[in-house]
Amino acid sequence: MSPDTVPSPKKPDPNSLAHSIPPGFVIGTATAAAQIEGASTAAGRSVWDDLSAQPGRIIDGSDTSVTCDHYSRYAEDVALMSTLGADAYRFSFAWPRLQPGGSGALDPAGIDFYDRMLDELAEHAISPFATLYHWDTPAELEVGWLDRDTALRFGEFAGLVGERFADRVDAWITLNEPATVTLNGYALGIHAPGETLLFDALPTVHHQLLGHGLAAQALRAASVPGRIGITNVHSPVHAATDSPEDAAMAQLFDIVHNRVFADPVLLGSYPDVPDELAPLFGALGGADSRDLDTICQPLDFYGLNYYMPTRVAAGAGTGASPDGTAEAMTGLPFHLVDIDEYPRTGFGWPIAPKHLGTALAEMRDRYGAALPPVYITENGASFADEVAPNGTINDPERIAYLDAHLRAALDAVAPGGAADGVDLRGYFAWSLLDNWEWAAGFTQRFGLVHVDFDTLERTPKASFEWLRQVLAARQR
Ligand code: IFM
Repeated sequence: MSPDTVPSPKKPDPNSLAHSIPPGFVIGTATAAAQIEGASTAAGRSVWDDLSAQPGRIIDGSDTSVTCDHYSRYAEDVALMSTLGADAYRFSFAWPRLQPGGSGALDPAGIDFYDRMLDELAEHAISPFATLYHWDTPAELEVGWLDRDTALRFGEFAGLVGERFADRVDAWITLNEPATVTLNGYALGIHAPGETLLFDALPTVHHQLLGHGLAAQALRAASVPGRIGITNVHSPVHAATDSPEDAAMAQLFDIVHNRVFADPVLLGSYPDVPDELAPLFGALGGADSRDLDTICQPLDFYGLNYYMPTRVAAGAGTGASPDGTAEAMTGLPFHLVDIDEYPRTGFGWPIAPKHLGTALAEMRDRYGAALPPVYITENGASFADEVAPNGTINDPERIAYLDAHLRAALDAVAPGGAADGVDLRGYFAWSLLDNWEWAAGFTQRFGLVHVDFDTLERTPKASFEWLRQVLAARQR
């Protein structure tokens, strides 16, 4: 072999992974309305419709108007899931499509769309996991989650959707990644609604979590038979060095990224904050204990999204964040440090499957018996996939990524594993389709299925065929 010949990575054996998957373990794909549906302003507008209309907000100048046109092509997309052999599909109900303006009765056209999509899933025996909020706040709700009233609006919305679709949804996820909404949307200004409030964004934590609690109550009041949970994104956090300064900032980041969203939901209290950091959390200090009772609802499952670990150092740095550059980052007392020892995804995120096991172990160690059964509700990677002249898309990195992460999760929860004791019930690959990746527009492809954003043609990638083989070879 000549020195410049790069050996192609060996494709992980689908049969070997299939044999590690326990019977009954749910495997599916995940998407979100604003990222795939298009027809986004057919009823009401969302804060993302408004943000993407502002010049300079989205890296490639794209917007939410068409994305993957799933609104028209949902039947083709469900057929793809069926070919894949997926057990379940995690999608989100678009709040502004179902309830334009965020108040009042549900819109008949919105109901009709989700009815038809759910019919299609039922016809293919694919279990629906529905997220009620995946970031598309109705634009009319002015300051959004800074306002306590948005939590009340969201609770009402959940009740209406619960009543209307009660018999059709197997699992309900109230919120998706409230951490990303607070950090990217309100603290750093990368995501909608584009606020740069840094620690003054903390009221959005409380209001989103209150919205979660009210939504869970409303779903129970609607007697939905489906299970009820929430999805948080977790990132194990490490200090860049052994210095006390870096350790303190790593602890701070762990609190604002992980604990402040999981502790109230599972334990009914905000995490203890060291005295020297307490002034930063003033905005949470006055939280009403009755709200915490509402937030801490009994849950049937906990959704965990995992993408990467985080390394933190003290002191202001550049504006680099995992989701793009944010000038506001430079106003923080810490910065994120590149983790160079791992290969990276197209987004530059470290590929560190073992840390998925760490994230699960942290959940067990922190929450013990308060942790309900867990689903990994998102995990996946973007790569610069290329369409070969014969029209095929070979994405060996994504195959290796999915294989390594699913194995890491299963190994971690196995007897004697790092997260032994966690009741892990399933895994959802992010994502079914290449889609609209928020501020990164169409520049990051996460799909098992390639989408040509000019023609909207779908082409399953090699990773789709590989996962199809894994699913087909499972023990039932
Ligand atoms: O695309 C997003 C998704 O909407 C939420 N979790 C992370 C994904 C990749 O950035």
